[in-house]
Amino acid sequence: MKFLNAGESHGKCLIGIIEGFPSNFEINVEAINKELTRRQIGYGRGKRMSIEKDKIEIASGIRFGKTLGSPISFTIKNKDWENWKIPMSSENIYHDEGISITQPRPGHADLSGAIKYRQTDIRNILERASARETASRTAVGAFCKQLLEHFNIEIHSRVVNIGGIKDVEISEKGNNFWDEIELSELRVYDKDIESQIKDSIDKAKKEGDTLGGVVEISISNIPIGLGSHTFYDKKIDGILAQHFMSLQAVKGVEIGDGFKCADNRGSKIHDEIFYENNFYRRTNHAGGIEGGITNGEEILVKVAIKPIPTLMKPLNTVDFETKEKKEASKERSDVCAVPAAGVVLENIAAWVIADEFLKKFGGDSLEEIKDNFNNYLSYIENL
Ligand code: EPS
Repeated sequence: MKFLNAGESHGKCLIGIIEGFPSNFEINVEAINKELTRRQIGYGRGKRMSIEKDKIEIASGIRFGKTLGSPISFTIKNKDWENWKIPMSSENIYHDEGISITQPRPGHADLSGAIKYRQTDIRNILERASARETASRTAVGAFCKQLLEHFNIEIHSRVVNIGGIKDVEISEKGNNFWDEIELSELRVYDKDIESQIKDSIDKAKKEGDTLGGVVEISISNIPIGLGSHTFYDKKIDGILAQHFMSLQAVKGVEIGDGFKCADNRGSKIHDEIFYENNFYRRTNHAGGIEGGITNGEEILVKVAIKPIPTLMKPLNTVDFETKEKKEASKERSDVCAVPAAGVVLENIAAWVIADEFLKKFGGDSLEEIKDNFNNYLSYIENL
């Protein structure tokens, strides 16, 4: 599969195109919109989220509720466009030159982007660098989540820490674990920790500051054999890392015990192999991936998200035009978007896993993929 997306944060709309999505999948548009809503909520989000009510409008690739195998395309309207028609016009109309932004924010794409693309108005960079773009990536992933549901593959996320305040260690996830996470505005498990983090978000807001954190992505019921050891760009851990790193503000990706593995002996970090009707492990330090191939255990990936660079109490910068010392520009923004990042990462993961799944079991229709998948499962059962 391939996907493309387009759209500026304050432009008319966001656009997505998915090419190669197989036929005969029933698409639940409400479930896609639910993912978009999940992306918008979370304690610490800014005012833009009360303006937008993100919903997709399908333009092609689906007839009578089912995919056709032809490119799926959709738009998501930016309601805020009403307020930006002139400053974001695609036409060469008269506009006030004074609206240019010239004070690049440390940590943002502003400075490097403006130099690279030979721009004098930083808005020409920040509009596309904005995390608003992730609404369309979430929708693309939401289609893929529905594809994966047919094969019982589940993808979830939880917040591990925000601003250094850590949720409790989770050794065993109970039956209602993900429902509990879903009920938390911060996507954490422990209620006390949740209120501590809320206080710290309130404090950061008051002080004109922002907070980052760590999110964990869990992918379960995954078959053995997605990805490949045979070539560098087929290793599924590498592919997941690249896609996760492409999310705005991500600064680190850790598969399984990741950095901790480096401090331990081999005998402590490799997961011994057992057999009872099936191959399985009693530990999962590898995070479900060995040699670039899924090993059937839960895929666990932690992702580090830096604090958003737009500060209401701005850092120092240099004016792009005059080269004078100035305060960085202020744009309406979020204090903390870590829970939302988790939702986006789930959907990014859904894209990667669906794409790898189709490489292994691919067919033109749902029925053909099911046949291929069931064939493979019976091969494994009969080993
Ligand atoms: C976002 C939309 C943006 C920001 C945020 C995420 O809207 P606006 O810029 O109009 O307030 O709220 O974007 C950023 C943090 C960023 O750095 O651009 C969204 O839809 O997720």
